[in-house]
Amino acid sequence: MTKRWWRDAVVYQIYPRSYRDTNGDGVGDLRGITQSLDHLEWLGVDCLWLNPIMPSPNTDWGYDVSDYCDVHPELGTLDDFDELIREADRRGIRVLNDLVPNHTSDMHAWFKDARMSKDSKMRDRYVWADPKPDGSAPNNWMSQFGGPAWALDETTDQYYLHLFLPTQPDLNWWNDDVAVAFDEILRFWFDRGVAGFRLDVCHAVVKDKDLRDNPPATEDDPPQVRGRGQKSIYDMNRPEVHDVLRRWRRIARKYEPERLLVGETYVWDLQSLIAFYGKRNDELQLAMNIPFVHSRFDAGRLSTIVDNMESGLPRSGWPVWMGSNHDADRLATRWCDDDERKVRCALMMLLTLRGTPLLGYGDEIGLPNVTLTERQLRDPVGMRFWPAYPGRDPGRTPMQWKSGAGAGFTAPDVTPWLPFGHPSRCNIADQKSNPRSVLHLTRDLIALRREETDLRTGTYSHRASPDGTWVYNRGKRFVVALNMSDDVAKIPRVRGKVRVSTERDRDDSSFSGGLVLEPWEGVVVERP
Ligand code: TEU
Ligand code: CA
Repeated sequence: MTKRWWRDAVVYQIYPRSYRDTNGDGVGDLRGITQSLDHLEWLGVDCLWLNPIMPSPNTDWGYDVSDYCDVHPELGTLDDFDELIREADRRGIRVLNDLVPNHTSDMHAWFKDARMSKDSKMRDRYVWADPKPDGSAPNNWMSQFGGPAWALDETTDQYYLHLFLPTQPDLNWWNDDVAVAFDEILRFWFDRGVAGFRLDVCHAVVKDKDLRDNPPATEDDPPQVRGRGQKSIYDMNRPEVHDVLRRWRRIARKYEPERLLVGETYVWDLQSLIAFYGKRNDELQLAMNIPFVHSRFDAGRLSTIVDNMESGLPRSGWPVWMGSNHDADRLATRWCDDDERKVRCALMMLLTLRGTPLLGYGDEIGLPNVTLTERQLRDPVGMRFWPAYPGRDPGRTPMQWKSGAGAGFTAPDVTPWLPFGHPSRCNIADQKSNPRSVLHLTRDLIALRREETDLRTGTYSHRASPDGTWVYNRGKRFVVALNMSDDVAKIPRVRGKVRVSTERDRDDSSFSGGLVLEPWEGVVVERP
């Protein structure tokens, strides 16, 4: 086992409610994940990231935690979790939990106590402020989910802060009791055998002590910031957040093997992102690259993000790349317009870049987003912004294991918590029996990555190539050439043997005198 195992790993995200239901209530559960480990081992992934499994009133589907040291009864029990860890371990698969340190549920015992009176011992664990003289909110901060970030609590006539829903009060990370309580929460799960955490909103846990107003957005801001009308200077990404991350890393380092901290670092500029690795490699081991996920599937844009990361990140750091997640929808639709050629190309890119690939459940079969009606929505964000934005449910629908009623996700007569797409068009079983399927491509790329050190840790260097294509060397022996355009592309000065091609028709064939790629075709070439 290598010390920094995550550099060699392929991580696979599971949204537990949507993976596999074993007790016929239409909701995926931990036992369902345990029962799926054979598939995951066959696929070759090394590590699972589970979205929150803790007890929660589910106003934000697990991201509103009411008890950090237990399992949501709908998903199972702590015993089920221990069994999952044991069974995964037997197959060499590690498990990451999702930790939500920015806020709790308003049903968490701390908040219930805190809101009772200004003298509550728990009061200062949250962010409270008096109304302005005219009764309005203490400052101009906005909720990520729309509207002001402040809710007036009538009992004590003070506002509390919520960067997300009013049912998700923000914790006050200036309060040492909060920090100490989270140290224990980290240890609770590390001791149980989790390999680490994906840290929710980890760039934002600390807020400006003086609660200063955010300044207005300016023209040079990315569209997401301009859309909100203000720069998140004071409510997010404060310098003190780095103290918190260093504190957690110190705890992670006490374990053998060291526990992994993967941050949801929702920042748009590279310098802020890189800062989360720590000045002395003492913060996150992996920081998610948000501009990459939200980019168009465009050779120029994506390669620029990767090139900048490659040149900016110190040697001690390591990138992580993803195209799908439970907030951003599935790559098959968002990046690839449900065009299978593009999906194959995207998977080849993710699995051959230098860095840890993070696949969303269903990416291995190119599972598309599912179009929902308003009545089918469960995500509070979709319910609020429908129809302008359907929210995040389209990428959170159940895994499609096979065709037919229940899709292998649940019993045939059960209605799943979110609807299926078209299981007969896209499912694991059918693709498993077809060696040319997307599923086999994913598996073969993962296997090649395991086999070839160059494809894991070899250097990345971007080669000059025609517009709309992206060609890079990995180590000394490999070239990856992706044609991300609708035109046939000629790539000069490449020769060797194709190890894997997206359409599989060129596998193991040798060529010299330049490479011609069909639209959206990609190849991994071993040089002579
Ligand atoms: O997301 C943080 C976040 O800022 C984005 O998800 C974004 O604002 C949102 O998706 C826009 O629709 C994390 C979790 O990944 C997300 O699922 C939670 O809802 C959120 O935190 C609150 O815990
Ligand atoms: Ca269930």
